[in-house]
Amino acid sequence: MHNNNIKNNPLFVLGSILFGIKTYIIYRFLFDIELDNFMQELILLINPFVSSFLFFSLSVWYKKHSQQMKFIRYSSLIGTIILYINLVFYRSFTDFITIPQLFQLDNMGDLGSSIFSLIRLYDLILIVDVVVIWYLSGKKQHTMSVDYSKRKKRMTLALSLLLLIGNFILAEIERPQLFTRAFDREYLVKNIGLFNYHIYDLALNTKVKTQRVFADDNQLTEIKEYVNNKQSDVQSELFGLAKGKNLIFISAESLQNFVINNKVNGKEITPFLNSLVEDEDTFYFNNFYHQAMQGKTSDSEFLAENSLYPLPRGAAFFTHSQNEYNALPEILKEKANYSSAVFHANNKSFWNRDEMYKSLGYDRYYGEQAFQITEENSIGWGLKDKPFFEQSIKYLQSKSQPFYTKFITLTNHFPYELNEEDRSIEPYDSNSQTLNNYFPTVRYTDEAIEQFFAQLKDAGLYENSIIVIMGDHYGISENHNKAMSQYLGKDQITPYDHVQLQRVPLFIHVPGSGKGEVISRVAGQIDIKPTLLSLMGIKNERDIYFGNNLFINDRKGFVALRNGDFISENYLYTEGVCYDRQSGETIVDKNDLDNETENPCGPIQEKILKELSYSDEIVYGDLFRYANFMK
Ligand code: GP9
Ligand code: MN
Repeated sequence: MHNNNIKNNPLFVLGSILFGIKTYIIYRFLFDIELDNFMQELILLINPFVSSFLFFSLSVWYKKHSQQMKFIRYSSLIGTIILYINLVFYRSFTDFITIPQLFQLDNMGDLGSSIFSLIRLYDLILIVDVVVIWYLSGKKQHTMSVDYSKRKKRMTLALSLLLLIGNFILAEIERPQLFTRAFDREYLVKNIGLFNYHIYDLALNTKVKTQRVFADDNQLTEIKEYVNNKQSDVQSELFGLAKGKNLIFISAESLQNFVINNKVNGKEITPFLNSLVEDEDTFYFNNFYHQAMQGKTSDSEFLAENSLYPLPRGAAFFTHSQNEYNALPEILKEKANYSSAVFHANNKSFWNRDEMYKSLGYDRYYGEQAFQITEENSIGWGLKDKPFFEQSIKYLQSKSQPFYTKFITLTNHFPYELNEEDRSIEPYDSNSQTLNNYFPTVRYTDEAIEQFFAQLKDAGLYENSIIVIMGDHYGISENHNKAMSQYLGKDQITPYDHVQLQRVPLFIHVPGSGKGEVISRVAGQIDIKPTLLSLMGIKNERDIYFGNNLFINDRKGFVALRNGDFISENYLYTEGVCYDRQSGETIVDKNDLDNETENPCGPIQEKILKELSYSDEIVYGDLFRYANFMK
């Protein structure tokens, strides 16, 4: 039985150290976590050991040595899996997984070829500690397990909790109100570690779930008041410009604004879209920001059609598809008898679209099954954009008019694969394959849209339609900043530049209108719904939404990004710094902000936080079930 071996090397301690080192390596070198000062470095260094000790030391409560070993073994394995899933996810989204996203894992499966591009050979070193722990737990059970007295067990637990509290205190000093503000997952992870973050996230998720249960209609009254104060019902001169016309909306995958009127290897990237910039029937917005969050494309759809903000975590398409909404397709149907459909050659349940589209009021969703997809006509995520548009025309012709149809392109999706024969321009040359390959696929989509215009003309649908083209969200993440700065000819991509890179193009093409112009005022995806409704000549006074009609002068004048950053006509705010929007000069930095300093970003920031939380209240509380918009 228990002999009195001297057990000065318990596996739970050694295991904590090994697992801690591995975790630290991941935090410090594989995630791109920004560290501003020594304190942050220190917290990041100690946290992995605190967390792993907290967990591994629980093993001492098992009496049986074999169970102690088993516990340590599986802890190291499961812990590693959690770390690795986060790492792969991070490489794609520069973000950490949230609980709602775990329920979207079938989405991840669809990443297909992109998953492989996220896995590296050197990832194998991340299982070294697991192998060592498994080996020792088998071979050295006698010398590396412990027989602690009750007192010693309690002391071990107390020690681990003390370490955790110490970690939290340091975190709170470094980042006051870390838990209450929690806008930014990176802050959480760098201060309390990935595992504690997941526990926190779980708690938050439970809270959100209970919110609907406790929501009531009084909340809506307050929100209505806010919305009415902010929005004037001034009709624009362009009200009804496209009345009764078909509305064709193209959501252009990962299309960022920096490619417009720009060149790569001396060649134009988007000749067709560039021609629209000049076109007399097209409004082009060159300061239009995407506002999507974790829900990517689906968030941009959510923003555009509801004029509500996406959620700070998860995708509303997933978590709140059963809510009551008052979305664009539904309003167009109720008020002007439009039929509606979405075209997207991807699996129907991706982003839970099949469910959500019903709630948004769509009549029909032409998903993957509606298209003829073969080896030859697909690449990357599926059907290429050119055959996609081509095959859609017949469906479009069969629609009852007027219709509202949305087309979601796919070819220009990470990792930007394209066959040689589809390449009209050559890739860029930098250390980022992602950025290099981005240009040819962008060009491919540009050509696909050009062809689509021609096909609409051939089908006799063009004259009586308005066509909107909007980039859904960024395509080049900050992981490629180095290559991006090379392309843009800058020393580096600053936080200011990063926000400016969140601009995506917006084109509104009204054939025969002759009113086109380039519009530079600050705008965002949240503005799409009121803008289009006004162009379609639909009054929508009782609605609740947060955007602005882009064709009126009396507007809010700011665009809130979902992480709390914002862009106003004069300022741009990100990472605690208030910049002059035009020049990019710093006006106020969080580090030298004291009571004396005037911070012009402050008041806007307050408004934004209020607005974001109102929007969240609506979604979390499913508040529109209490509203009556149609009367
Ligand atoms: C998938 C397509 C791409 O159907 O919309 O989604 P994304 O990854 O961009 O959110
Ligand atoms: Mn997308």
